[in-house]
Amino acid sequence: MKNILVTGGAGFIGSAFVRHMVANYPDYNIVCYDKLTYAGNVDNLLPVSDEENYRFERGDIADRRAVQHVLEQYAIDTIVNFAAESHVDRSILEPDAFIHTDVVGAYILLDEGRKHGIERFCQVSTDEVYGDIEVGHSVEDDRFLPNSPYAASKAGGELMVRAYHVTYGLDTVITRGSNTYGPYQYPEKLVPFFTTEAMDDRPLPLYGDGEQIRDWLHVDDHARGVDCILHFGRPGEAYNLAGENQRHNINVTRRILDLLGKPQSLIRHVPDREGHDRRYAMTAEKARALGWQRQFDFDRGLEATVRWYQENEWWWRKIKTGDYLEYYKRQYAERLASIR
Ligand code: NAD
Ligand code: TDX
Repeated sequence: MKNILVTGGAGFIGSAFVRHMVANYPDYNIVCYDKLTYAGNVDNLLPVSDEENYRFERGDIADRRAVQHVLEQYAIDTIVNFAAESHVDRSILEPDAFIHTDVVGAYILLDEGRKHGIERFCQVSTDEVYGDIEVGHSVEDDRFLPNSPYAASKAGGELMVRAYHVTYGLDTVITRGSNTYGPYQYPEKLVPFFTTEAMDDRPLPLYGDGEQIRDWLHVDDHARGVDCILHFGRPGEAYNLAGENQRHNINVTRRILDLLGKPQSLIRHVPDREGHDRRYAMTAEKARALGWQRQFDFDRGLEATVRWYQENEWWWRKIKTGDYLEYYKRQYAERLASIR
């Protein structure tokens, strides 16, 4: 590995991975390739923008010509694909972009990567491909039962990765991460959305009874997990990157309010997300066997994260304007009005 293309590297987890790789592998050239959709943000990459082993190129992973060009320009030998439409609620409102990027985009990257003779393709996937896990834990060979257009599109991307490995012998690995939290997360996801709303004393729209369970993983642990699988994963294999730290949404919400010194009365139980999965849970034994170890304890990680949003209003205030407010209205106005 020498010249690594990190797609979606201007997003939440991709930028943590870029920052990690640039700092820890001075011999690698890290090229971030990102379309800069609403979720892409070059501010996330400011800490590395002047580093010699880092470059940024704007482009769409589903644009074959542009992908060919960037692979040639930088003699890319490794692709790590973080690029995706990533928000479940948006996939329910408008699935189109999810098929474009998470399915077609993944295919174009695989196809061009193969034609350019890359050495390894790492696909960043999610626990949502397993669907709702009522009891027990998902292991890597479990079947896929995705329930949202987002989860189905991620499952589609993964299946194409498998096909390229089996059919063409492309060296591939897949990571399946659990719910990730930390600095620089777009404020539509639970933790940054509720943190920044509560800071402004606004209502927190908790879906349904709030008893759904998610398994939380710190973004820096997620980035180190992808690094580990990229280097040590076996060709054709998938690896769960699980937080192994299950929490009810209501408890995460209460904790955020406590950390901010805000009243629990900000919580509003609004009509549920359509097709809402009650629980995700995975084991991380397979990734652990390769040497991956989480470093963050959730309680300390969540506290540090909430403090980060308190100390970095410059980062999120400018996001919560324009299109963001349009999305907020579409997603929440009726839900909040219905319980008044
Ligand atoms: P994000 O939405 O913060 O970032 C996605 C990035 O991809 C953005 O920078 C965006 O501009 C870019 N992008 C979107 N479409 C593109 C396209 N067509 N071409 C090039 N770039 C494009 O997402 P995230 O939360 O950082 O998630 C990163 C990856 O990790 C995704 O593949 C997601 O499915 C997966 N994942 C996320 C979580 C989570 O909890 N956030 C958990 C498990 C797995
Ligand atoms: O306003 C909200 N109210 C609410 O109750 C929001 C935004 C979320 N929720 C609930 C829904 C989920 O049960 O909180 C939980 C977490 O929601 P999200 O932050 O939207 O994440 P989730 O749907 O669990 O998906 C996430 O984890 C898996 C990421 O967004 C995906 O990209 C990843 O693959």
